Parts: sequence; structure tokens; C-alpha cells
Amino acid sequence: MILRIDRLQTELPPPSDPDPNGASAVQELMGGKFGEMSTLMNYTFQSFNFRNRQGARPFYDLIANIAAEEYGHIELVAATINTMLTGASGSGNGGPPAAPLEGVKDARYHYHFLAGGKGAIPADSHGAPWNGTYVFSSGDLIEDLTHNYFLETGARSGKLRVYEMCDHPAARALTGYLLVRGGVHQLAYARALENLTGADMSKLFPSPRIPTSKIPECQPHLERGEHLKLYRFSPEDYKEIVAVFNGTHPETGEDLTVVDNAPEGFPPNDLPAQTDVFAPDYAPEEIKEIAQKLRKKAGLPDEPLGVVANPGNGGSMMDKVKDKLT
Ligand code: MN3
Repeated sequence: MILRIDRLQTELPPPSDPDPNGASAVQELMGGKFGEMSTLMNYTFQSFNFRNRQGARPFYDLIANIAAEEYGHIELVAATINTMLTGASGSGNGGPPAAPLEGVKDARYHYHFLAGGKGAIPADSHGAPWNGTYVFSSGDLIEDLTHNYFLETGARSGKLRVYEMCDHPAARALTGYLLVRGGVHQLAYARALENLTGADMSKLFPSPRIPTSKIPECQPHLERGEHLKLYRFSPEDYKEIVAVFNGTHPETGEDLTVVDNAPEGFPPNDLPAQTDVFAPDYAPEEIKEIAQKLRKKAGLPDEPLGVVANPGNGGSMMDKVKDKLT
């Protein structure tokens, strides 16, 4: 089972200038063949289907645990897309006969507005839905690990290309972080294969050659050693990862470590209501009132118990968001 923590794995900036076309490029990192839904579901199904777990425990623990981190990656990609869409289309006022969505008529990804409430969807940068054929779970451990190594290779190439296409601060923060973490996962699968077969994957296939040391948005993560750590996303389980994820980083020579907890994480930004798409309603104040009454009845304090990066700011943030398109 999965234990859920209401934090993001890395800090994202609050909404600034909306960038709906940039958000459509970021969709590739969500539902593209090499996106985060693919890494999540590949490792999830491989762990579900893993036979003779006790006999191969360190490898099972490694795959199952990386799957848990990938759940947090799809969450980050969604938060980035939603941030970039906040304020896109303009005023947010009025229903028919006004046309509050006219400002995004020429945006290249209408699903964000027509199918969703300026929210991420499980599809790629062209709107093709993510699909289960992207999952490779053969049952053969070496085959699966080799697939995973190259999946992480393709995933990191994709992140770099989105970085090169989008200079929106949220897209840059996302890709800077994911490039570093994808490097750890690529390395983890390389170490697993090396232990099983003797093949030194990072020497045989030194790809992709992404100079994270030259990417400014990677620096804070490198300084905190995020390129060396594999987190254990479970209070009690998956303790045998240490048997595989050890030794030194092939590029820097620093020691690899397993951290005995999930990362502390960062509170998400509370993104403001977008009334032109009825998200979460055409009159969000009414829902807020109902929630407040229910909260009171349940004996909860007046202030919401959830933690967000910008308490009390979700409603007024729209004022600060400039509209790029109209
Ligand atoms: Mn990932």
C-alpha cells in the first residue's frame, strides 16, 4: 500500500506569467512514452509482478521503492502544469454571453481548458493519452532492469528538451530537480545490473551526457547531495536497498547513500480558483462557506489544518497574475 504525504518533493515557484503553450510541452513529462507516468507504472507493475521476492529481495526493494518516488514525480509535473495555466485566459469573470476563454482560443492544447479546469491531464504534449503499452514488465529481472536503465535515459533526454523549450520559472524548477533525481534512478538500475551481470552500464552506455553541473536549476540539488541519495519511502520496509545502491558516483567519485526516510518535502502552493472553467466552482466562495460550516460542525479549528506554501493567499493570488494572452 502507499502512504501519502501532502508535500511536494521539491519547491516550486508560485504562479507568475501564465504560459499555456509551455504547459503543453511539459505534458510530455507527464504522459509521454518517456514521461513520469511511464516510469511510475513500469516500476509499479514490475514490483507487483515480482516473483521469489525473498530470494531477490535487494532488487525487489529497489524497484518497489523507486516506484514510490515516481508517484511524487507525477505530482510535481501536475503542479508545474497547473502553475503555468493559472491566469491563462484572462479575467475569469462572467458566463455567457461573455467569452472568458477567448484568450486561449489559439493556445495549442485546448484540453487544458475544454476537458480540464486548467489542470494537467494524463496525456502527452500532443494530447495522446498515456497508455499501458508503455509498461514493460517481462518478469525477467535482468530484462526489466535493462529496460529501466534505458527508460531513465530517455526520460532525462526528454527533461532536458523541455528545459530547452520552456524558460517559465516553474518548468525550469521542475526540470532542474527531475534531471538530478532521474540521474540517481539511472544509476540505481546501472548498479543493479552491474551486481547481477558484471556489465558496467555507465561505461558501456554513457548516455545521455547531460552536464547537470552547468545547469543553474540543478545546482541547489547537487549542493544538497540529491544526486547521491536514494530515499526509502517507507517507515519499516524496503531496507535491503543498501545491498545494491552503494559504492561511488561514477562521475564525481562521491559515496552513494540510502536515506532512511522520505524527503521532508515542501508545502505546495495553493493555486487560486479559476472561475472561467468552474474550478472548483463558478462561485468558489459558496464551497468555502459550506466547508467552513462542516469544519465547525466536526469540531475542527477555523483555520484549515492543511499546510500550503501561501496560506490565505489562494484567493488573492489572481490579482498578481498577469494575463499574457489578452
Ligand atoms: Mn522520475
